[in-house]
Amino acid sequence: MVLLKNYISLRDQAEIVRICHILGVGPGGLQRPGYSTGHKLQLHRTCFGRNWNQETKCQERYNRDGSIPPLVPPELVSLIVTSVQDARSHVNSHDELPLMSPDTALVNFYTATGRLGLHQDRDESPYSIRRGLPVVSFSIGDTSEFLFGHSRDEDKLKNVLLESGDILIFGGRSRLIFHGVRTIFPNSAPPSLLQKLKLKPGRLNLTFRQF
Ligand SMILES: O=C(O)CCC(=O)C(=O)O
Repeated sequence: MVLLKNYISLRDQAEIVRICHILGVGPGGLQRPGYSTGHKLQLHRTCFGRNWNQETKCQERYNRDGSIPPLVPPELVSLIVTSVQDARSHVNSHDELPLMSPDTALVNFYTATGRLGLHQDRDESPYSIRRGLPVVSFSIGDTSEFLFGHSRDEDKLKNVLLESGDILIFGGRSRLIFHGVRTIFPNSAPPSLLQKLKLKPGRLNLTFRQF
């Protein structure tokens, strides 16, 4: 697991927000995912590449409204791939952090009350999971407290702050870590960033994977 601090330039952050503004509206766009029990997640979400169905835990070809999720934006692919290459200089051997070709992503937007319970990302293909192909997570906007650990045991969880521009990468032996977002710190995004980004108060997170 590697955290690249302040890795995404302000210009690229603005470009990512611009892309999400375009792709986040309309069919399959940002909405609060819910369960048939009526329970809703504390975030808004849309998907690129494949739709992740939170009830069936499947990555599907179609959104629930029948629309097709947009591809992972080609403009972002080189940033994702380069970040994994750079992260490899922080691990002992390249085998510990395989390269990946992003073809699916979850895009989450959290307001001040947003959070995400502890879970594993294990719904990609058996090949992707077996090889430990990394999840690459971009944070933009407000800071969040990210929890992680090798089990659900609350006492053993660690935490780290994810700030605007950070990229967190977890692959190899860390691919199946339990993780979640406990807190969003309101108004913690640098004000200059908000002016440039045209981002509503809150935190935008994109997690890219290879299906
Ligand atoms: O928002 C984050 O930092 C984590 C997102 C996440 O774990 C997910 O979408 O599965």
